[in-house]
Amino acid sequence: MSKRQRTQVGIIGAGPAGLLLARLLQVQGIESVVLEARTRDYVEARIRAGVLEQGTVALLEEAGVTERLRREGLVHDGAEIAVGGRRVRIDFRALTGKTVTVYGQTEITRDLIAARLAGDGAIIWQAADVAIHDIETARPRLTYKHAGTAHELVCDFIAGCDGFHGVSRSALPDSSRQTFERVYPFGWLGILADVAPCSDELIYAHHDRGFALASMRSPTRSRYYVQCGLDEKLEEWPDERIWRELEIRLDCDPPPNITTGPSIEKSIAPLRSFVSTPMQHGRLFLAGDAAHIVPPTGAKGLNLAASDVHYLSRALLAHYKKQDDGLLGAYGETALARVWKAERFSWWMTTLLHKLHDKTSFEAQMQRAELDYLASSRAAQTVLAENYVGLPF
Ligand code: RFL
Ligand code: PHB
Repeated sequence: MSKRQRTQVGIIGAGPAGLLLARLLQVQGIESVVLEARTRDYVEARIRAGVLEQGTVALLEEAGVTERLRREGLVHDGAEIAVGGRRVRIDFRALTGKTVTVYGQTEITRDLIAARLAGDGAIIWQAADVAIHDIETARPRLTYKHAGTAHELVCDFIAGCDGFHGVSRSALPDSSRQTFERVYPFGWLGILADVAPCSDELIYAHHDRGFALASMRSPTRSRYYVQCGLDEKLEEWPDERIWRELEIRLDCDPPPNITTGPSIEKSIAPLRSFVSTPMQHGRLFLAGDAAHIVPPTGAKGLNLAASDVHYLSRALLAHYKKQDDGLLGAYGETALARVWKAERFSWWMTTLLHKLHDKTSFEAQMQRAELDYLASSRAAQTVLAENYVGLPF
């Protein structure tokens, strides 16, 4: 016998998408249950994104979770591109009137979990074997195991917020599914260290030895990345080698002041562009990495999860408060229109800044010309800035 429970929205995954959706529904009086495969400790320790669009911050505000973000988040008016030893500043505020906020995904996750639990919302940690049933009916169900007991959750709607490796995407019928994908022939090696950042703003560097990024989490915590080969292993990258490589790739005028120190986290992530369509079927709706992946170069992944959740929460609200299902029916198409633009931007910024081709090739000359154009054209800088701070939603 399995234990049976009832909720309005069953949410799979306690990443930013699932937690933010749960919270936006909660503040509107709509009930949900979040099923998460991992432990709370694991979810709260995951190091990922760092840059929030202004629209994402506004959404977090709506969710009532910005108290710490307003105190600790770093508002950035611009970012720099370093190429050929030269620094080019892209002034977001002057070009678009908008800014971005540097605040770790880890912190957002902690804030969302704390708010959810303080508001009596349920998160089932270590929910195993989550399976989706009856999405073409008015009573879709989720089954799962928890602490050795089988459970059944009867819902009005199911939100698949379980990331790229989740189960939701494959619950959509194969016949309607289409995937679009680009796998890049390199990865990002990331290092987190408790040292002061080398600059007040992020520096994206294009270098003959490969791309590098200087980012941060706080005035005392830095996050750096270097482009690496897909077959490279973490063991081949002791801290000293990463710091040396960063010194070389980020070398520009005026020189950034890189403070080195022991790493507190190191990881290698492959880069991928991926979109799965449609984003909905029957009463199942996908949001975030469950439906799409972007390479991290444009800092769009978490922000796209937020805009999906914006559209989905609005649609669920219209259903419950106005008995209007128009927005629910249009959800996937609405979300995808924005997703594709972020895919384009992330792909463009990735190909602009990484070492992709032999120095003597035609493609490398095109890349150099494009970087040169960006350095000298306000119009080109505006295009970058408008996309980086986030297209409206
Ligand atoms: P997540 O965060 O992967 O969360 C999915 C959750 O679902 C759980 N899960 C399941 N739960 C129950 N049953 C199952 N069968 C389940 N399968 C999975 C997982 O345990 C997890 O808790 O997806 P979500 O919520 O869609 O959020 C997406 C973002 O996490 C992601 O797009 C960003 O981290 C991407 N990203 C960045 N995005 C930005 O906007 N700005 C950035 O600066 C940025 N930098 C990055 C990034 C991603 C990176 N990596 C590691 C891929 C930098 C890096 C290095
Ligand atoms: C980060 O700080 O982790 C970060 C910042 C900008 C990016 C990607 C990652 O484009």
